[in-house]
Amino acid sequence: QGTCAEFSAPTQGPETGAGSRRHEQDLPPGAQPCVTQMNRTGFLCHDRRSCIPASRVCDGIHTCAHGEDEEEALCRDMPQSFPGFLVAHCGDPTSWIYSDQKCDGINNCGDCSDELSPVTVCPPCGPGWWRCPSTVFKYCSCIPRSLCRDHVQHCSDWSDEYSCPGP
Ligand SMILES: [Ca+2]
Ligand SMILES: [Ca+2]
Repeated sequence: QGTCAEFSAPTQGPETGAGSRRHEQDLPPGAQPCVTQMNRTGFLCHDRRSCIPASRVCDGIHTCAHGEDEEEALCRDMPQSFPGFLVAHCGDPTSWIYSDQKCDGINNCGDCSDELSPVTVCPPCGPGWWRCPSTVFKYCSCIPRSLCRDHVQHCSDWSDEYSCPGP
């Protein structure tokens, strides 16, 4: 008789607390991770072949052929309604990003905690990027080489204009 409490109405709103486990078991069937062509975390469409970037889930656009990336069950209460593989967390625990936005060079968290230690440990800047302490809010420690030698300072040490060989 004590188990009746388990059947109370689902909680609404962003508060999760003890109810967050329920979401884990409530996943839409078929929400499976995959690896995109860019070697990032993706969402496997129901055709079992199309792997779309995590950040294309619940962005308002039907990316999978049948729109399963925009299903109401998936999008109703982000990120609680997401399977864990779609979500990464910022240094501020109230902020979240899509998992494919981690270590992509762009400052999605706003404080660079998706790009810099200690919160996130990323591999070195990829090809096409120049490593420096960047001055532009959009970037953190890697800037696109297309910004090198463009006569605009993007690195606090000016290395984008004086050391970077160029795009
Ligand atoms: Ca989409
Ligand atoms: Ca990022």
